[in-house]
Amino acid sequence: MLSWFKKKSKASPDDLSATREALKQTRSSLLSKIGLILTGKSKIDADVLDELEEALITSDVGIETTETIIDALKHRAKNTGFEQASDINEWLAEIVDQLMPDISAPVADTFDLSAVNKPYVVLVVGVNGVGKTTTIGKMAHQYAQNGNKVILGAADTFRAAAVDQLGIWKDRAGVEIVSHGMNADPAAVAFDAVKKGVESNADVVIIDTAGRLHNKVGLMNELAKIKRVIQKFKDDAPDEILLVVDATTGQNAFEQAKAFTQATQVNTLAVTKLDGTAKGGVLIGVSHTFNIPVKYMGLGEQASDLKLFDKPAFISSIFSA
Ligand SMILES: Nc1nc2c(ncn2[C@@H]2O[C@H](COP(=O)(O)OP(=O)(O)O)[C@@H](O)[C@H]2O)c(=O)[nH]1
Ligand SMILES: [Mg+2]
Repeated sequence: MLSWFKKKSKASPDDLSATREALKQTRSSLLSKIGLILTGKSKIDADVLDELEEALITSDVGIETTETIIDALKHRAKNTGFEQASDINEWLAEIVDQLMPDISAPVADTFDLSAVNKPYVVLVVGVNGVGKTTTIGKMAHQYAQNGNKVILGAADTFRAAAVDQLGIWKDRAGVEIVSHGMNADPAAVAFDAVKKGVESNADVVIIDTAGRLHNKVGLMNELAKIKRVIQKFKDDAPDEILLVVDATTGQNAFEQAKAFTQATQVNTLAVTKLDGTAKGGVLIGVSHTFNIPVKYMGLGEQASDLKLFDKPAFISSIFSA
């Protein structure tokens, strides 16, 4: 089952099994729904399609993506019988594989930055509590382990705890930080972080933000200002605008993605807290609906629990029993 995905996957056997383990609730919930629908059936008829549609929607795949999947399945299943439920899982896996966008250059798809323009600047956005600071800490750790010089920018100046929390990760990862404390101007922090990155020949600068959504215009202006000031040092910065969403919030993640993609040019996605939730379908839906390639999965609270997204590993973890 899904041997094709195993061949395509670049994930190490350890990462594959960690991904599979973290996604077990999503997998068992989705596969048991599909299994029940297909029990005693041998053809994909209108009833089966309706029930599959409901199963995908209740698995947080999102309405637009579910419709795209059901249309593709209808097309594929026309006049074709199936022998067992796992045939349908395999079809679903192939359909999902095609509808999720891939990262394309110049955005880096690994922690190896040898092929990109330095410093590689990453602006991290998303609402409070989704896991931005934790994700940045894990990224810093893994970038540093890959031999990169890392500078963090503490531009979430709204809460004192955010600055302290980033400082703890900085110590753990052995990287540098630019911080002006609480209530400082976020754009000034971002400016100094990128300036330091350029002057000290850093490989990567990662900027944390507050991402308050209470006011869309305010958010848009703040992110635009950060962009404007850092472009004084690097024309095309930020290279990456990473949107972080929390899988456990289900449909809210779609609302957040809508607001942030309207406010700024998001070009990568991190989906956190995939461990211990059955809502892993969020990752498929948000990525497809807003056309944002997934770069990271958060599978826990340790530095090593941030995995570079490997589509075949993810898909086979969800669709194969
Ligand atoms: N289980 C789990 N917890 C996570 C993950 N990522 C972040 N968290 C937790 O989520 C909470 C909020 O994270 P934080 O980084 O402060 O969110 P921020 O407000 O967006 O910066 C913290 O308790 C983190 O430890 C993850 O992938 N898995
Ligand atoms: Mg934070």
